[in-house]
Amino acid sequence: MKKLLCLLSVFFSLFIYQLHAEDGYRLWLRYDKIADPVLLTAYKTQIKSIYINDNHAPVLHSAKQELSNGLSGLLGTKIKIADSLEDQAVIAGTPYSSSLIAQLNLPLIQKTNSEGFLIVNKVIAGKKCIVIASLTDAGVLYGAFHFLQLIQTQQNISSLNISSSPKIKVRILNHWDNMNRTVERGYAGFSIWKWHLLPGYIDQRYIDYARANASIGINGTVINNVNANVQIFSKDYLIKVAALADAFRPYGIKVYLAAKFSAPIELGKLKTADPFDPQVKEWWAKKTDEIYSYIPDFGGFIVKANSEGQPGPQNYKRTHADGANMLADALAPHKGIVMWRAFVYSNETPTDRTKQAYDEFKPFDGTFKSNVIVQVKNGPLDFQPREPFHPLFGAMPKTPLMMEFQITQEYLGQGTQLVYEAPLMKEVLDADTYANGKGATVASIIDGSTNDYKLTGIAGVSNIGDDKNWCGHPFAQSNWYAFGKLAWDHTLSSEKIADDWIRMTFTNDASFVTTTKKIMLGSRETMVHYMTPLGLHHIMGDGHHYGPSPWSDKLGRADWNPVYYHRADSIGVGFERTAKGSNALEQYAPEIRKIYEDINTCPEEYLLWFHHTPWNYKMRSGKTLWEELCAKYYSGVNEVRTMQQNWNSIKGKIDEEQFEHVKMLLAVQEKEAVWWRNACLLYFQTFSKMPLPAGVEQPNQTLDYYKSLRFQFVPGNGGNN
Ligand code: GCW
Repeated sequence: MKKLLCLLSVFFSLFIYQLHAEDGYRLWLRYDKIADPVLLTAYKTQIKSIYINDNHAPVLHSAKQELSNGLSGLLGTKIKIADSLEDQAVIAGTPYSSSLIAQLNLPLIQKTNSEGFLIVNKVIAGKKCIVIASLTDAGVLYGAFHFLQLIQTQQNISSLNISSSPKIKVRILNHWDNMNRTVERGYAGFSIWKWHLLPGYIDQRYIDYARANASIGINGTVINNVNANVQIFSKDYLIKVAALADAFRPYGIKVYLAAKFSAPIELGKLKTADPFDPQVKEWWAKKTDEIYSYIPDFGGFIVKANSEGQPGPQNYKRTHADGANMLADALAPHKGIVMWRAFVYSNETPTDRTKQAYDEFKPFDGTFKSNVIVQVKNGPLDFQPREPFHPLFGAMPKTPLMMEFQITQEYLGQGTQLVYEAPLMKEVLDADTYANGKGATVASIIDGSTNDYKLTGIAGVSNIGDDKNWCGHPFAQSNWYAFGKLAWDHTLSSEKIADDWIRMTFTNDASFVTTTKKIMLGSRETMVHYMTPLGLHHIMGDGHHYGPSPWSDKLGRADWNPVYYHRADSIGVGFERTAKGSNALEQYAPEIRKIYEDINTCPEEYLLWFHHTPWNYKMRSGKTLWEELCAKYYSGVNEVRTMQQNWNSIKGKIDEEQFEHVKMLLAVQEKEAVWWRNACLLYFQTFSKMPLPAGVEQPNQTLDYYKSLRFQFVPGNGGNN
């Protein structure tokens, strides 16, 4: 009887454990007790204490805290923090913080850069230990997270010999958070910054935000929208910003601000913001000094200038370099940097919008000050489901360029669709620019190895909001995670990143991991299929960018209208960007030009990006373009249905709440995929005049119906405040 009761209680607690609802708040930092008893025992015999001499250094202290909480949680027992070396200890520190680590003579200088770390098994004075070491406190923190990750993903820790260092220096999130707490292109609620409660109240979220970022190696954050409000530079707000900086500092995260170029006028009451005006220069210098008086390790500014209505140096007939250099001078004494965005295009300029950034920036290569880095979006247009890499990469050997990815899914299904972005990021990072002959990938440009840039950086437009689970869609968290991982090491595969993320976020259950990975890895291509196959781009809804609207032609600027981009007519569809058209291809290296210029060698995924292609053009599959377009749109919908089936097949492997959450969103995604397919094919059919494929599901609505749809309150489309 006793035995039975005992069994029952074990069963019951397991049951409770299974039912315990996950709300996603903990992200991938879940430190629940390891369920597999064999594994648990193995880890417990290897980890008995933690030995870190943190000397009250904040970052080391965070490492200690994290190891203590993490290991205690995972091993299901409070792990002792020892004050001397014991057997089976985890030791962490730098040669400067720990004489023990100094004595080990680890090859830190040879194998790591300043933020890198080593994790090795050692026997010290007869005691078996695991050593996490770095040259800096931040590196120790990254190493601590990495070690926890090994256990979360159930790796063997008995013969560790890991060395890992970030390949890029500035790894930063860009929040497009407005001061009224709306988030431009945000689909996860309001901004997490509670300005009205700062500086007095430090929300636990700020700390958990910093922890999450540090756990993936992110070391900076721009907390306000690039469509900036100058009030962020007022004394009241700088004090609030300083409170956030104080909260992030123990996690190695620096704060940066988006600067509005007209601040000297709007805030300083000057008559001009001309970068050559001595008073303007002085205003910025003083303002910058003031910022540093509150935030001594302030990172610097990001600037969106002369783009989409934002003021900039061109208002005064000065160049981007003039503007950036003026701010660089103000920041230089404090070692701050300027991230000057290259996302510029003008309606008044008659050239193809995708050519304008290159045209405006390339001539200034080599004229930027050394603390300026030009921030370039991954593609020449605007974060589309698929774009070729931006031609500026490889074209500015004397100017550090940093990458801007958009983590938030403005064009990738917003808050409703499961789209894992690592494959998109990898596609761009791995693309060969042919800058110095073959092998100069985009990654090698931004990590500085091709052109020996001293300053290197990568930015991701954040998808974080105040939704309980931070990112809205449970799988959107994987994009924040993947961005950080690739920012640290762009050689990681999408698959490895997904594998780790799934294990840490959900479960190590093998069938769950395999199936979920399949869903994630295919999801980006699936989205391309039902939204913008074969190189189509920018055919989404006006303003809010939700849903399909390839027919739109009434927006104020020509280059905001979908018809500008697809150019469908009775002959065919696609934007001619070869020498016969806008010649955007001239901005790429000759090797690339050659392949893309010829419609027969152009990769088909970029066909309509570069070629206005006849409807009856013979594709490599033997189908006509029209047939292929239909096939792609249909396959996109089918693939979403397969995603649904796959998800349903792993029911019961994770808690019901999260399972249902994803299931419901996949159903929404399926509807939206059908909507994209039907609306786009019915519309393009008015030009091709060719039939939809027979024997498959036909659109259940008319084109007029799709055209009539209006969406008034789509998130992320709020004004700039
Ligand atoms: O993608 C577009 C967005 C704008 C954004 C702009 C930019 C912050 O639609 O909302 O503004 O890019 O990157 O500056």
